[in-house]
Amino acid sequence: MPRYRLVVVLLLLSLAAAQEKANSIFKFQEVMIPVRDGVHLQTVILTPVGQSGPLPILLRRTPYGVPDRAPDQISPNLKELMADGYILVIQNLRGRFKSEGTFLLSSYVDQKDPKATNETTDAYDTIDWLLKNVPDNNGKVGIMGVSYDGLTAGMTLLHPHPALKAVSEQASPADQWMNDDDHRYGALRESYGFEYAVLEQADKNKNTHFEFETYDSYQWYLDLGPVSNINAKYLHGSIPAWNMMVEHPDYDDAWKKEAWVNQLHSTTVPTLNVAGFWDQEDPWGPWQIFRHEEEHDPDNTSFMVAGPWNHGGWRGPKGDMLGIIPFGGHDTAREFREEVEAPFFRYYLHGKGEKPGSKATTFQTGLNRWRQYAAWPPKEAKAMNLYLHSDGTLSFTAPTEKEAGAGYREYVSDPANPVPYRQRPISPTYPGGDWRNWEVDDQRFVDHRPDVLSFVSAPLDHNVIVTGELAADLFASTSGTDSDFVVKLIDIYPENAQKNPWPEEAGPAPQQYAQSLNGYELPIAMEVRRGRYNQSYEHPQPLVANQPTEWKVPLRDHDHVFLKGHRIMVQVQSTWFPVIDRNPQKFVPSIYQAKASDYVAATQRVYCSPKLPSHIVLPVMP
Ligand code: PG9
Repeated sequence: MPRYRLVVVLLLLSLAAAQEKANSIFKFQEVMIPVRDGVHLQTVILTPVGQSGPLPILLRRTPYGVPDRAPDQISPNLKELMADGYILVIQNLRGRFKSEGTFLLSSYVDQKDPKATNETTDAYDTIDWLLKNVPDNNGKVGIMGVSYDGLTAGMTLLHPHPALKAVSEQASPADQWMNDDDHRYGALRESYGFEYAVLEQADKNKNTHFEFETYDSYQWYLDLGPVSNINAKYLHGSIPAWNMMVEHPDYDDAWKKEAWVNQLHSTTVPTLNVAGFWDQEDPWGPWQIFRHEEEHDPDNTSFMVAGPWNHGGWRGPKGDMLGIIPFGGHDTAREFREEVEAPFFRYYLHGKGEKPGSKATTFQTGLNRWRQYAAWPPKEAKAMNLYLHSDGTLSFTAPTEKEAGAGYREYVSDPANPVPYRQRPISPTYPGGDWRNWEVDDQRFVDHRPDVLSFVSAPLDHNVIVTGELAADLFASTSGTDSDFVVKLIDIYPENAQKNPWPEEAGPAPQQYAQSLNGYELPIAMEVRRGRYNQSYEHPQPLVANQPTEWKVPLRDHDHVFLKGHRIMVQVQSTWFPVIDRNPQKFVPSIYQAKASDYVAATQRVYCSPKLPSHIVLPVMP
């Protein structure tokens, strides 16, 4: 290169660097922090430029990678927090990117072994190092994060550093066999479990998206056949997290150790637990962490917040809609950050403002308003049974002998033609797309399948406010010896939904609001139970063919108002594919070793008689 050109290039580069410096609002520093076993963890420290006094440290620990430069603006989802001033620290977990050690994708914490390392000890050692090495910190540390980053935040509660003064786990899993990412009460989340394990364990230095040969991943999983083919044809045992899932089908010691929340029995540090009502990944964990903290919370410092969000939706710009469902003009995400999250950290890390006033704060959908509760679930809520009737109706009155008729409804569930969990074509889970909002998808797309039963109430003559923990109590049988039942509780919008209240102060209603919600079937709660685990999670048992059995299907915590004029619907089906793997419907010792010939069609019955009254239990507010 001629000399003068080199000079120009160098000049331009230094100008760009100077410009970047002038724009930077943070000083950027990357360090390798040593932890107790000599492993070094890649860590980025972002110190606000022009910091005038000591500031608290806000830590985030992630498997997804750290920034490689200072951002030139504050991320919109941290704006409300950063108004108070924090030194931001972001760290790659051991074994991810430049962090040394092995990434186990594990939440096992052995508190008895003084030499053990895990996410709890790595966080502890990191905090210790930061306090000693980051200039001008005020001696107080907070930790926060969503999902995996939320899990690492939550796990600090098991043995918190004394300087850790505030924790906000957001969508943290708590027990990966019982619920959240990998399973639902032992039923495998096939597409998620597989695609996530590949994402994080195929390559230490990146997030890997599995390359599907077909566009419609429903078709790909169906063509795959039995779950065992994932290792046989694609992974060949190379992904430890996937091996864990298929080698440990039942709730054995390996899973029990992973369930870190079972070691938590008190609020060790003030905690803001955050959950989304339509979180497609970790809707359950935060509620369990909160409940475990509530076992002993003498200073009243564990708090629960939940809103109308998908996975991490509270970090989105506004949170005014999910899919096409609007929330009455509320920017629920921004309002959460401004009015709940920022004040929480301000109080515990800056010593300013007021202690949070209520145990639980929720955004109550339907009436679309923030609610605050002194206890969760609120004491005023009374359990009411909503009964399934054999004529396909749903009502608060139990079935009688007179009306019972056949006393059941039936369908054939065929693993060769499973019910899709969302409308096909089903794009891959990662890098995102439709996956994020599928839990609010209009359920009309399966309404008239012969293998989906629908039960519908009359239009409500008053608002039904459902606040607390929901459950389904199903009496059902199968002609097979193993089976799944999926229960969905749905809010059916009236055909004249354009008359739905839209607050005047929120300006004109979004254009597609009125028409597109006419008759919309909005899922409020959905869950699956796998029959082999009806009696015991540890020791699966075959079902007795054609014998009615009680299926208890937990439907999690919610706060929703079924508005006057709406109808309530319950759908029951036995496949939910490929988010849940297919049950062969013939009992085999491990479904993950089932052969193609083990998958058989079965006749399913859902009973609706006085003796076998299938129902949903709703916590109804006065
Ligand atoms: N749901 C993801 C996850 C969290 C924790 C463990 C495994 C997966 C996530 O979004 O990070």
